[in-house]
Amino acid sequence: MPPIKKLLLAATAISIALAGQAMAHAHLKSAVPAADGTVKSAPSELDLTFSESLNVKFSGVKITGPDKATAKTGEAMLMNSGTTLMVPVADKLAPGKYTVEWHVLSTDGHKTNGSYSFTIAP
Ligand SMILES: [Cu+2]
Repeated sequence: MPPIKKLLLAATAISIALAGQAMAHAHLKSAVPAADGTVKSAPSELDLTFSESLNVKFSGVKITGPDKATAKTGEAMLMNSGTTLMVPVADKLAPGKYTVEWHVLSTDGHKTNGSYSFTIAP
């Protein structure tokens, strides 16, 4: 086999291995209230369900309201074998659009983050 072909094969094998690892990271699968959803009343907690189990010490959310203020949240807890991050909402949220910025550390040691929005109907 020519050396360049060997090199290409090796590169392909490495990128497949990396892609496999990336797929094992914790991705947000579902949320309550749902991403891009509208709820009729203010939620007393947020539930974020991930593809992997999490380390709660290094996982959390920041909820930003329509007035750009950060909503007060309680201590996050894990449910569903560690895949659901439950975050109590201490404030009574007013109607409007909220952005949830999440960051998690999965038990395989990888950090992921993202954000989504939900709306509380007036
Ligand atoms: Cu990972």
